[in-house]
Amino acid sequence: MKIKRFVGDSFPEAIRQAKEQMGNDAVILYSRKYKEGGLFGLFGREKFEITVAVDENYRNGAEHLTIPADDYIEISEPDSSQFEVHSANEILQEIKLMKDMVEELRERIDDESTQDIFGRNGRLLFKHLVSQNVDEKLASRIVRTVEERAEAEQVHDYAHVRNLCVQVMAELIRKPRDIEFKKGKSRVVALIGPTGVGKTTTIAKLAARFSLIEKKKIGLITLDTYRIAAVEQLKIYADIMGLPLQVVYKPGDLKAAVERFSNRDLVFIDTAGRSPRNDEQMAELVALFQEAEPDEVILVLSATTKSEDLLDTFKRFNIIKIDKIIFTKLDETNCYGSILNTIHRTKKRVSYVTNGQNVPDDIELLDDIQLAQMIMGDDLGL
Ligand SMILES: Nc1nc2c(ncn2[C@@H]2O[C@H](COP(=O)(O)OP(=O)(O)OP(=O)(O)O)[C@@H](O)[C@H]2O)c(=O)[nH]1
Ligand SMILES: [Mg+2]
Repeated sequence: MKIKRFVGDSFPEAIRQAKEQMGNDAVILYSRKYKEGGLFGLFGREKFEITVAVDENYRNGAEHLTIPADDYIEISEPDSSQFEVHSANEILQEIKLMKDMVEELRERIDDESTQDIFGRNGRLLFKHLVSQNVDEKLASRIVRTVEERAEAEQVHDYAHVRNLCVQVMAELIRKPRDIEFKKGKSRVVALIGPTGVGKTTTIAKLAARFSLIEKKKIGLITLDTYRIAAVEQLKIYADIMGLPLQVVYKPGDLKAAVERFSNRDLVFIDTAGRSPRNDEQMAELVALFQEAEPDEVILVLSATTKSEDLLDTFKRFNIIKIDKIIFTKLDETNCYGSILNTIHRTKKRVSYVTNGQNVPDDIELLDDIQLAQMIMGDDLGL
């Protein structure tokens, strides 16, 4: 398509010029009258402008130039003396850009209005899940599944809808995993995670639980020799419980330490807290476990951390293959949605959860329904 602008002292004059240069097949896309020169639009000379295109496929919707010279159409437009002529390609690109924008807007509106399609109880449930920090997209998905499963008459019964929701969440959580023993073999379990989440305290709780209740022979290894207090912390627990503790000072000594405990049923390795953003510390951890690979690596995360940070931490620690997750400090928050978000996004299973500083009591292996109920919280649908 060829587009061109012609200006004359009258419309017939502009049309004559257009005919001469563009031929009889040209069509008028736009025409206007404006004033040139003068002051503030006064006293200027009248000018007549037409914009004309030649394109075989463009005859509909625009005037043909073979109209009688003085039978022009006048489109009154605000008098702007600036008028640009775009090439057909530019126009097409603009249209494409606008189409993309409309598409993007529609997707956004779709996302935001999903909750509008829920029934009253669905909306209440959605709001409640989001208030428990369940990610909006995930909450939407859960409520949609709940509404699909509810029989027509049950949709109005909030208690029923709520129970269905617990079921759906439990399915997403899946069965939590305990430490897995292989008959006649020593099981080596390492706890890794950011600083201060409760790795050492959790090892003390687990060691007590397995030695006192399950009568397993336990060995403890600590790699956390950065701080004297860290070794002492575990040593105190080891002494109280009468469990052997080995302190590994050099990376090369871990393998020998694990072998020395090969007659133990369960060996826990405590590691120094690491900042997942410190690449050097992460590389060191990878090197340690290459030499003596644990049977299980458990990532310890605090339930008080927000979802995005939990996911980021998981991704960074996952250069070491993480088998399951222990969530700590459940007693420090009332919103457990971040646990669901993390499990859903990482596809890992929960193992234990801890809910206080007391060794050995404040640790539990909840099942999927209990976890789902906990995430659901006290929701009365009000
Ligand atoms: N409220 C609460 N506090 C906890 C829980 N677990 C651990 N803590 C406390 O969190 C603090 C840090 O615990 P540690 O076991 O030393 O944490 P860590 O991950 O070993 O720390 P680093 O070795 O320094 O990385 C201590 O004061 C613990 O008592 C829990 O479930 N609830
Ligand atoms: Mg520690």
